[in-house]
Amino acid sequence: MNNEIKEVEPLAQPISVFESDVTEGLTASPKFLKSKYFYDKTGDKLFQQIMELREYYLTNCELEILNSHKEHIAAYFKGSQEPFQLVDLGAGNAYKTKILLQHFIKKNVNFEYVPVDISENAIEKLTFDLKKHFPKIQISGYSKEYLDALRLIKNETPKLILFLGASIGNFSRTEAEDFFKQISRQMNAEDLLCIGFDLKKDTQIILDAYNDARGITKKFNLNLLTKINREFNADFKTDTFEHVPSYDPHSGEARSALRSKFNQKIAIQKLGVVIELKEGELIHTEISKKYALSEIKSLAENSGFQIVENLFDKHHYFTNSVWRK
Ligand code: AVI
Repeated sequence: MNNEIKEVEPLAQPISVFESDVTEGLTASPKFLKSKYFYDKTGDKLFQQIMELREYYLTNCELEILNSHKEHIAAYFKGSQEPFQLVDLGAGNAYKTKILLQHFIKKNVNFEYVPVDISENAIEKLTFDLKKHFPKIQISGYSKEYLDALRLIKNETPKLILFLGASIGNFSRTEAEDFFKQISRQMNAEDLLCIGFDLKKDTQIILDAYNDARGITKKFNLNLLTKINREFNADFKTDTFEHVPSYDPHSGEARSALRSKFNQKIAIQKLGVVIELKEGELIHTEISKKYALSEIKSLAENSGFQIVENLFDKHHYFTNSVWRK
């Protein structure tokens, strides 16, 4: 299959981070692509659909936690004279945060909403949408990298920083620790950090969440190849790959990969490379780590935090862990 000799032009210009990441990942052994590249326009839409899937329990668990603890969360800064800032890292369309926003507004909680998202479009849309539905809301959004935004956000008022959606599961242990250490440097003693962690649980429940019956997660995974075709003039044929989810209950790592159905060669013109895939060879695309409570505790402590409390859904599938410095 696809075994004709392929030729590509040598590279003429300096390359972007995405280009060098793709070259590095696809010429490595085993091959990999970084999951942060899932999120183009199609990837964003597919991820929205994933969040609504019956099998993808994570969203409903976190919604349940925020709903059942919203009064408790509103009380964190009750005594504070000045408005506290609700900083939302990776706000997107604030699907889950809206539970808190609605409640805080209804109860006249004195706060300012500070959504942070790398997408300018997402921040503009969210600001417009929220002002329309909650005309009284105080909102100042940042379309920046999380840590850059935290450096700019005013430091005189207390902050509740949200990092929802189990996004931390897509970080390696070292990346997670490093990320929280850097966040800690931008926090004061009275500030709180609330992180969504997906917890270790029955293997089949986790496998189903990453292998839904409608095949949306498969499309989400394959879209990475379509994106590389479009941006780098490559010739991946998505129907020559299978979506391969796996879960290791010891490490808690749910992994997604794409498996080549045949021996094949792929020319990536803009990167000046031809990659060779053997039948059955995997391209690793994502790790979604599931945590034990003891691992959350050691992650908090190693990054300079202590756990204030862990909030749970009724099945204890998920936790929103609240930390302070
Ligand atoms: C964004 N992130 C937390 C999701 C997860 O569960 O790892 C991305 C995802 N990948 C497949 N389904 C959802």
